[in-house]
Amino acid sequence: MTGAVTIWTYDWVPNGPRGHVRDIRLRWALEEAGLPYTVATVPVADRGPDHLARQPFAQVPFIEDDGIRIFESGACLLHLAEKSEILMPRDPQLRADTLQWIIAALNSVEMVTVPWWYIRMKGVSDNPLAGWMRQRFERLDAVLAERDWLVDNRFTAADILMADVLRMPGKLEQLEEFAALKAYLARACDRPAFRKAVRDQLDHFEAADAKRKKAGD
Ligand SMILES: N[C@@H](CCC(=O)N[C@@H](CS)C(=O)NCC(=O)O)C(=O)O
Repeated sequence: MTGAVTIWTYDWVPNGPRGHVRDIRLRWALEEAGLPYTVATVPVADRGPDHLARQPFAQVPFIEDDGIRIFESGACLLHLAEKSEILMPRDPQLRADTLQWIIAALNSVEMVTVPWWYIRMKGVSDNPLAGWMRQRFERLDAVLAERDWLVDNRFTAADILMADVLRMPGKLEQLEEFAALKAYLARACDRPAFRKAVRDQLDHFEAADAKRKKAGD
């Protein structure tokens, strides 16, 4: 039996990213699995050598589990998924299916959605990645029209990653014509573990606001 996993996130972020900071993926996984965890912080305003030693791109999240340190939300999620059959089926084919969909979420969907989102934030009206992103959604929509979840029609860590990747495009109304994707995202976000993870992240940053306000008084 090992101790609780520690998830690192920022000590504070502005309102925009709240609820979307990627520690949510790890909170969500541990909530689904019913495993204990604590949350620790690094200063967002001063990403010094200690932070870089943990995450060379000066980002979050990263975790520590019984002396093992890992960065990249996908790698952290894979590590956590090994801890519970709820997150990662033990059957070899279903395990392979879970791995493939986790990598697909990162490397076939998020690798388009994040640059699309950055370009959109720059105010470019004719986003050059829109068609590529749409192709990905069309294919994923066809898959999810046939089943509720990506692997074996049961919830796994792959759904945590895929649903979280789809949240921002969903918020920005890019899923409107993809009924199966919209329903999938709503289904995932309706899970008690997701709701708790979001609430806890929002509370974390609200507590940071209160602390900053007090310090400024
Ligand atoms: N590929 C990384 C991306 C991490 C990432 O983008 N983290 C954001 C917070 S959700 C961050 O730290 N952004 C600040 C920055 O990139 O400087 C992962 O999945 O862990």
